[in-house]
Amino acid sequence: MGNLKKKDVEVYRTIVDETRRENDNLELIASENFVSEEVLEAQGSCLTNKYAEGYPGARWYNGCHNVDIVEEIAIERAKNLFGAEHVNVQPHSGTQANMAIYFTALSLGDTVMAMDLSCGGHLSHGNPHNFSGKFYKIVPYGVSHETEMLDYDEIARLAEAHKPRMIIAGASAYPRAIDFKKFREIADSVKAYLFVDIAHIAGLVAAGLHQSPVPYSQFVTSTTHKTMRGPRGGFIMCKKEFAKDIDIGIFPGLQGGPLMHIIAAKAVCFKEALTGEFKTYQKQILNNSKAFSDELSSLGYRIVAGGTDTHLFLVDLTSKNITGKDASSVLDKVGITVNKNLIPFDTKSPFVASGIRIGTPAVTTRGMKEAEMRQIAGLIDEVLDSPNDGKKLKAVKGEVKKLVKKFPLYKNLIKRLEKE
Ligand code: DSN
Repeated sequence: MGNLKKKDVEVYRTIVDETRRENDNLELIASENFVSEEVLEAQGSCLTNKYAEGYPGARWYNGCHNVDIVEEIAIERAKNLFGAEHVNVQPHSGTQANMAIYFTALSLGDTVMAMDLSCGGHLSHGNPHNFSGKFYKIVPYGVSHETEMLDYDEIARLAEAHKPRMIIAGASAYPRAIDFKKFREIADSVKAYLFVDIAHIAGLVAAGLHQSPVPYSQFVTSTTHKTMRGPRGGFIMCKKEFAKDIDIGIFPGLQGGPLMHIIAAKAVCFKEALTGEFKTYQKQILNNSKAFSDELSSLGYRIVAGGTDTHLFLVDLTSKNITGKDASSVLDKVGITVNKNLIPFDTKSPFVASGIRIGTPAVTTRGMKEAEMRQIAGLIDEVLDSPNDGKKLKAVKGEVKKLVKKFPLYKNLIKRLEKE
């Protein structure tokens, strides 16, 4: 980034500082990850210059030969990876991908069933301030009081009572496996569309470590940046019969020119995800998540839903007398990054929350394994046990520094930045 350093040192500095922050902290936000340098290169390329409204072979502008090729590569790789009949790689984000499904499948005011945000759902699954909550009649479903897991009988009962036009499955903070086949049966029983948002678990699905919703649903959306470890963006998979409508729904329905540099980076991400190394990585994410939550449990923390089947889990801090907000703030001070999170049936507001959400994709990318997860669990416990003990926090911060040093991130990039 020598040119940037010379011409725009302010922006250059923030990029250097962020590279260091990512290297120097333990990143446990479940939706974040570290892309490969190859993804960074594709994303930082001149493909950002090209307008390509339309689709490969049918663009509104000329000069699209190269970007046509890259978009076709991205589509073919995603189809292979997930066994999808049709793929659209143009959505700028997961929410825009979701929006295209609502606009394609529904009429304004239709009834939609989706997981409640407080039980792990996503904003675009019906939050009243989101377009989804404003344009559609949302019937939320949650989790069982006893198990904190999805109660398929209750979901079936709600479907029967409300006759939704579409049922959405998928979540942002649900730690257990989701039975998409069961959702299909429920949707069929009331003749509803099934739409599954796998933004969080897409990497696990691609690696065959979580049931795939692709055979069971009319529509599947995802992001490419969470467990998929690609650039920030979205994509859609659907059955052939909806292909044309979904494509029109994205362009010209919701977006203008696609971000061709991001689509190139998505293609790189899909290639990486087709490798055996990616499967091993996903398996390690799961092993790490289990070891981490087991260790916190044995240290006396209540793990929501009794554990995890995925890359993430939720810790209920109620018995520890600290809120999610305060816990995430004090952990931040020692270089451990998590987010506060509502737990099912939380009595606190989302701004305070009784829990934290922990995810293992990013630390697993650094090469950390079960032993490190147990070590980090111990460090978290030390901090949350004495959040006001400055000496203790300093000592833990030192431990974090030592640990991250053993698992360097963007080693070459940092070396190059240091030389400039
Ligand atoms: N913000 C993402 C998450 O953290 O889960 C969802 O979009």
